[in-house]
Formats: sequence, structure tokens, C-alpha cells
Amino acid sequence: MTPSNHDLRAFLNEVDKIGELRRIADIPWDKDLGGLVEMILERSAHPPAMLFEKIPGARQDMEILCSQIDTLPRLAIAMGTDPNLPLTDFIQAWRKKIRNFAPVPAEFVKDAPIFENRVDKNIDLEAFPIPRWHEEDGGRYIGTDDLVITEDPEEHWINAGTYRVMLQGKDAVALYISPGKHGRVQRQKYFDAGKPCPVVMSFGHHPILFLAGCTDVPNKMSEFDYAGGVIGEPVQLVRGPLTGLPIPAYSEIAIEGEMIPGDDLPEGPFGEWPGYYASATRPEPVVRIKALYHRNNPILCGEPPLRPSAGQGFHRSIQRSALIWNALEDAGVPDVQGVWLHPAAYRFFSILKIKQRYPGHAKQAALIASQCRPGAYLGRYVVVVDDDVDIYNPNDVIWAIGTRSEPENIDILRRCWSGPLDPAIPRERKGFNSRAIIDATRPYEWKDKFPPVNAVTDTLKAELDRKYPALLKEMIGIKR
Ligand SMILES: Cc1cc2nc3c(=O)[nH]c(=O)nc-3n(C[C@H](O)[C@H](O)[C@H](O)COP(=O)(O)O)c2cc1C
Ligand SMILES: [Mn+2]
Repeated sequence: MTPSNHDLRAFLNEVDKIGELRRIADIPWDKDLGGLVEMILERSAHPPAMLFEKIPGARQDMEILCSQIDTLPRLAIAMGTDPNLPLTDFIQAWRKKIRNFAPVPAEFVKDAPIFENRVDKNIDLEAFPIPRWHEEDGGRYIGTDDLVITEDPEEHWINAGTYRVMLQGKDAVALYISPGKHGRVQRQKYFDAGKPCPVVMSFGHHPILFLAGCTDVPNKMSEFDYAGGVIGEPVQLVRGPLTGLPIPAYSEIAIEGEMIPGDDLPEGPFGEWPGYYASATRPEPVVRIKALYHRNNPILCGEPPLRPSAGQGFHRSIQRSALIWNALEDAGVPDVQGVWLHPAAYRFFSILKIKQRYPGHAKQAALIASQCRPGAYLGRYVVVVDDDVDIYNPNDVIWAIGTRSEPENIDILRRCWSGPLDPAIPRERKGFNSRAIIDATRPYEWKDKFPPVNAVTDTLKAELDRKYPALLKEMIGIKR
């Protein structure tokens, strides 16, 4: 086979070339590995991609890759965009890509690296270096950066979603899919007919497949065709010999199996992206594994959800900010200059930057952002700011809220679309939550009389930069 743009190893070569790949040996999988990843992400302004090898007490031919796409340059390599763009331009480029989007159908090939090793008997996932990522996790999670691949039994389209997957002994796993997600709807159709649901899972692959697996790909569109559209070439797949379901040709580790109605095992708790152990232990469907495939020296990809302030989830913020920005444009909201779901709260806190054109413009933008398809689920605060505010800088955003909004003008929307992962909603009431719409723009009717900002103007900044380059260079680094 020819080397491919969607081979994880090709991606890692590129990451290595720009000096962002580190190999780390001898870290135990139980708590240490996950804890270190979180600490490194929290403490580093530009965390490297981390490849853990020689993990004690586990198979020595396997490695774990973490923090694949937590920096802009790595994300750009994964998405095939320009790594030198500033953040707004990067989001604009992504917006354009998904706006003129044409999926490229995946293609089936005969043979593939994933078939380098096939195990049908004595499958032993417990020998894999699968981490217990967070101290209070109920088990070891093989699936965080994974693809759960199923087929709709009525409409026959393929879905590949990223859902968490917990080890349940040597040859079984349990998974959690939230209500309404494609994989769950498809599975329910099998179960309602009293039939087992065949499934393939991939546990290591090029990050473009992960990005497709965890973003809002339209109903009935396969994430493989979506990923093909992003990279501009078909994703290569092979047919699983037992289920006939697709397996990514360059997957590092994959399984085939089935879920049987009523065959549940305790799953969770698991540290989730809002930064909490959100769900207790509950029964969830088990996958009984029929066959395991892996490349030689396979790499397990890990994306343990961390407390958002650890700085993870940059890619999620970028993708969803672009989707909401496009939705605002589709709804006819003019002069939006930026959308940012800050990674510290991600879906719970959206920031919109507009150039105000007419009375009610800010409210219109905020209400649509809070209820459009990519923004409605698990939102909480929507803040609108003027075009002089840096929406990526929390200081600037808090300044705008603190000085331009009036709490008596905050609107509350009730009974909006929440979900089981919302930590602020008690178990009996999960499903709904409320929204605060914070207009932190200068009030439209007297915006021209609003006190002027006392910051150095761009004109003076340019002049001082020109006049005092050496002094400024010397001084920078002292502040903060
Ligand atoms: C690291 C990571 C883990 C995720 N885990 C889950 C999960 O356990 N269950 C779930 O329903 N969604 C999970 N998601 C979100 C889904 O991947 C996302 O909603 C995706 O759009 C689902 O695919 P679907 O639209 O085909 O259902 C996770 C996302 C990420 C980035
Ligand atoms: Mn889907």
C-alpha cells in the first residue's frame, strides 16, 4: 500500500519534524500516566505530543500517544491547514472548509496494516498498557480517542462516533453513549428488534478521524466520508471479516464484536470534560469481543477528558466556534467578528464579538448562538462583546462584562437543552438547564457617549514600537 495522508505514523513524523514530539519511558499506567499528562498540559504554554513507551507491567510492544493536537501547529498538520495562521484566521479557514463542504466517499481496500496481527482466541486486553486516567475512575479506559463504528440497520449508513470505552476483563468492554447520539440511536434500533448490535472499535488512528468522530457530522453522513472531504482524498477502509463493518485501514488497534440486548455491566465513574466525575456507576451495554487486530508495535491514542482549565480541548473549541459562527451567518446575523468557546468552560461559555450595527443586534446574535444546533446542547452563558475586545483573552472578556453589562439586563432562558453531563443540575432534573444572555457591548442607544477606553491607541502603539524597539525588547518578559 502507498503511504497515506491519514496514517497516524505519517502525522507523527510531521510532528517530530517541527520538534513537538517527546518520547517518555517507564511511566506506570495506573494513575501516574494520566496525572502526568494533566500536570504537563496545565503547566506548559506549548505542551508537546507525548508518546509513552516501555510502560511497566504491560506489553512492551505498545505505546500510548497523548496530547496529539493540543497546539495550533499540530492541529494544522492534522487538519491540513496553514500552521502559521493567527487563531481567528485559523477558525475562518476552518469555517470556509466546512461551509463549502463536499464529503469524499471512503474506499474499501483489500489489505491493510491493521491486519498485521489478528487474534481470535485468548484475547487479553488486560495485558495492554491501558491507563486508569483519573484517580477515581471506575476502571481502565481503552477508549477516549476512539471510533465506535456501527451501521444503521434500517437506513444502512455507517456512523463512527467517539464515545468512552471501559475495560471489562480480557475480552469485553463497556461503553457510554449519551441519549440522542447517532451510535445510540442505531444501537437502539437493533435492540428494539431484539437483535445484537455488531460493532467495530478503533483505538488509534490519524487525528483527522478522531476530529470527525467527536464533531457534529450531519445525520446519515459517515464520519469517514466527512474526514475524506476534509483531507481531500478518500479514507481507506477494510471490511471486518466477522461483521462486514468498516475498519480504518491504518487503524493501530481495532476490535470486532457485538452488543446483546440486556447484557450490561457497571460502567463509570469517569472524569469527564466539564471537569467532574459526572456520572456514577451505572449498567451500560457490553461489547463481547470476537476478534482483535493490531499493527506491529501499535500506538493507543488517549484523550482523557481533563478539567478544562488544564488547557486541553483547544481543537473542540475551534471546531465548535466555527460551527456556531457559520450558524450565525446562516441565520443572517451581520458583522460577527469572532466566536470563541473558551476551552476553560467550552460549551458552557460562548463569547461573541460583533460590530454593532442596529438596536437589538447583540441580543439577536446571542439568542441565535444559544439555540442554534451546534450551540444549544449544554450551553450556559453567552456573552456578546464589542469589536475592541480580545475574545481569546479572559482578562479582556471579564473587563467587558464587568464594565459594560448591567446585571438587570441579563436575560434568562429556561428549560433549554442540557444533558446528563451537566454538573450543576441534580440527577432528578437532568435534561434541562437555563441560559444567561449577557450583553457586554456598549448600550447601542448611547454607545457614542460611552466613556472612551484609556488604552494606548493602535496609532501610538505603532509609533512607540518604531521609536523604542530595543527598550521594548529588553523589557518584555519582565511583565507577568
Ligand atoms: C475525548 C472525547 C470523549 C467523548 N466521549 C463521549 C462519550 O463517552 N459519550 C458520548 O456520548 N459522547 C462522547 N463524546 C462526544 C461525541 O464524540 C460527540 O458528541 C460526537 O459528535 C458523537 O458522534 P455522533 O454525532 O456520531 O453521535 C466525546 C468526545 C471527546 C472529544
Ligand atoms: Mn455521526
